[in-house]
Amino acid sequence: MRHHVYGQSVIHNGTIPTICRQCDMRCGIEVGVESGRIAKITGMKAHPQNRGRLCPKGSAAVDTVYHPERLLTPLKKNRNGSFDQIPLEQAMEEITERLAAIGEKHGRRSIAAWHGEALGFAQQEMYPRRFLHALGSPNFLSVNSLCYVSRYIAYRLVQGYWNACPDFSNARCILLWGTNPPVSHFTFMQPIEEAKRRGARLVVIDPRSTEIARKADLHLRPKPGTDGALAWGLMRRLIQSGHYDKEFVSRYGAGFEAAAAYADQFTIQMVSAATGVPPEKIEECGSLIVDGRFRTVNYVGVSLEHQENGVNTVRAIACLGGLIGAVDREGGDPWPESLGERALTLYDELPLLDQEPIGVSEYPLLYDFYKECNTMKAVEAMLGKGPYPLRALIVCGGNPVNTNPNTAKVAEAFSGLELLVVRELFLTETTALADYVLPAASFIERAELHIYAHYQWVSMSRRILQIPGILDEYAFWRDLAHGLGFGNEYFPWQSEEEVNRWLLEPTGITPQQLRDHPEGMEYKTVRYEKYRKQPLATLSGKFEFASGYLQDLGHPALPVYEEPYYLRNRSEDFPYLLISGARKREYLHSRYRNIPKLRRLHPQAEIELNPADAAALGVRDGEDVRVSSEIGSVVLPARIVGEEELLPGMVQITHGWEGQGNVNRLTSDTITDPISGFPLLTSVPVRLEAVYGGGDSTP
Ligand SMILES: Nc1nc2c(c(=O)[nH]1)N[C@H]1C(S)=C(S)[C@@H](COP(=O)(O)OP(=O)(O)OC[C@H]3O[C@@H](n4cnc5c(=O)[nH]c(N)nc54)[C@H](O)[C@@H]3O)O[C@H]1N2
Ligand SMILES: Nc1nc2c(c(=O)[nH]1)N[C@H]1C(S)=C(S)[C@@H](COP(=O)(O)OP(=O)(O)OC[C@H]3O[C@@H](n4cnc5c(=O)[nH]c(N)nc54)[C@H](O)[C@@H]3O)O[C@H]1N2
Ligand code: SF4
Ligand SMILES: [Mo]
Repeated sequence: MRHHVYGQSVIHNGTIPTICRQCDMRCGIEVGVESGRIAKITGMKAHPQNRGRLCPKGSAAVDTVYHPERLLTPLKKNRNGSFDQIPLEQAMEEITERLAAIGEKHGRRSIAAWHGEALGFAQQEMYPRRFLHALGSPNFLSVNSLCYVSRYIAYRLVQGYWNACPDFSNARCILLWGTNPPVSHFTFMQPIEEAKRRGARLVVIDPRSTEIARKADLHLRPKPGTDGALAWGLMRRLIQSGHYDKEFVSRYGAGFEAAAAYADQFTIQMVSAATGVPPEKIEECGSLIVDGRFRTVNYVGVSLEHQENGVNTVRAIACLGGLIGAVDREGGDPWPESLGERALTLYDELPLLDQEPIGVSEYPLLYDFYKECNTMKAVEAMLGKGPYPLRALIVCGGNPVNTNPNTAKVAEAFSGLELLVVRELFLTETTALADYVLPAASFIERAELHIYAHYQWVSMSRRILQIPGILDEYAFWRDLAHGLGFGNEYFPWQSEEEVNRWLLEPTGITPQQLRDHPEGMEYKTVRYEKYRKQPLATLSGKFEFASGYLQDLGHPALPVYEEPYYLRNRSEDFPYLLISGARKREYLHSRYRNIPKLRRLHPQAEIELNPADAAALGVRDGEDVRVSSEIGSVVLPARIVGEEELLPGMVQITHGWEGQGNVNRLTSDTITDPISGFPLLTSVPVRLEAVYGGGDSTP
């Protein structure tokens, strides 16, 4: 790939250790600089997260940073709908003026920001949260409306913390629900392999036969969306045999009796009928858990929250974790302690609850627990169907016109805004609708703190490159805040490096220490079973099998199992079941299709289907299939997978492809989890038709 080299590296020749923040793994990397230009990226051996390894996208960061199509100049949409290049100062001035005018006209809460996955879930996200509250708008929107916060809510309700820090290395049994770490979290693999070598048993629960499922001692293939029934069946098995953590449950549990009574109906036969998993496999899973109890990891992936029964499914799995002794145990799911850094957000100082954050009345938990406005509701508000209109939006590090469900509706909503600003590295389907596109700084051009709750570890990344005319995220929000008159009070720091110093001050760790230890440092030794000395961080301080808080909101107190949408609404018109979003190594959502060496590995969007279904449709490998849902329709070439990979009647499309290839033209924004508002992105009922010959068919 031909590189356009620009910007000045902080050194001329040598190697700079830092952190890759292209995805949330945040691997330690060594950036090799030659003649002022980044030449090579390799893994940092001393970093506990990746221990020297990299995924294919890690080294490809060089190709992103110097990509010939990278945006280097602000763009402004003209009357003809095309873009003109304008100077950065002019862009910032005009955006500031237009925000002020929209705030005057519609009220400041009509202004929102939307954060994507590319900027992460920590420091970069706190800048727009701070900015909006200082401005007077509570409307922070983000990818968190469809990634991880349902799991977070579920685990917070049950045990007070999300179990995102599985201690694979010390586990005797590892339960993985709907996750394929060799592809999505490759840094999990080293500790999982180590545990397996020491005799730990691996159980994978996934309707597809995946790379991790093929390494498992036991692979259960429930029908999508039925994991809740399986979790209740396993709870029943443990309760009835008396093989559960009785001391934990009796001392620290609340609502156990009600849960045990409810579990009673989940006999092996009933669970087998609900999930399609053979009874002997459920029995074997129960035995492996009993053998591994007190040292069992119980980890849940994203696909379970992409169902409309997601929160309760994950709550049921969390309850199972309490019975097997996973809570805050070595070899289980430790409860991470925080670094104690300062908070950038203003939720205590300027809560703005009187301003009615969008979605708060429908999904109060999303806001209560995570201060997150629901993006599906926000799209409606942009279309004039909310409690009040949203009129201006600033998007950073995301491509929602591709990645949110029902993209046609997202595009319509974004097109009708009075102001859409998008900060990006490249032109995307979202920038196409913008009034202003601002070139953004990549992770190589930012300096931020990275906290790894797993190891209670903190690292600080370095700004390696400075490209003239490009503001990093902090500087962007700082300059807007100053333009709007509240910069001195709320954005007083000159640079992100100054922010880092301020954030770290109460921790006793200095930026200099972190510069001296680029791999980072442990901030607190990991301790276990802390619930013996301090209450769990739930509302009652107990491990909550039943939630009074949910009951008060009109939901069942127990994490009851409800059949997934497609089973409750069986339709002759949509007889196949679409799973979307199985990750591919080469891509992150809509990113990296423009990197030739990654694109070659996976050149096009496709629909994966079982050989029997392909035969019934009369479709051969590579031939086009029309896929239709209640929402829309796309045409994609078929990729016929091995007989074992997908169950008959089930198809898979990975998200992130543009236009016709985009599975989010099929997904629904209105079939949502009643507790979190998360949309149904997987288990979508669809119809398939061969485009040439073949014709319609049912499985
Ligand atoms: N159907 C279906 N849809 C899904 C999913 C699914 O499983 N199925 N998964 C969902 C999940 S879990 C997630 S997290 C979302 C992700 O959805 P998004 O948050 O929209 O993520 P990306 O598509 O990766 O978009 C990131 C954008 O940020 C830009 N970018 C990259 N680096 C930077 C940077 O440093 N600064 C700035 N300002 N911009 C940058 C990239 O060029 C890219 O256009 O997708 C969701 N959508
Ligand atoms: N290479 C790469 N890595 C990524 C990403 C990426 O886009 N590319 N995205 C990152 C992000 S933001 C996220 S959120 C994570 C997601 O990563 P994970 O949470 O690990 O999820 P996946 O690896 O996509 O695996 C989801 C699996 O769930 C299965 N599944 C679908 N429906 C069900 C169901 O109802 N029950 C069960 N038990 N299984 C089901 C699917 O078959 C699939 O194999 O990956 C992260 N890592
Ligand atoms: S997994 Fe890959 S892209 Fe993600 S942080 Fe690590 S090297 Fe970077
Ligand atoms: Mo995600």
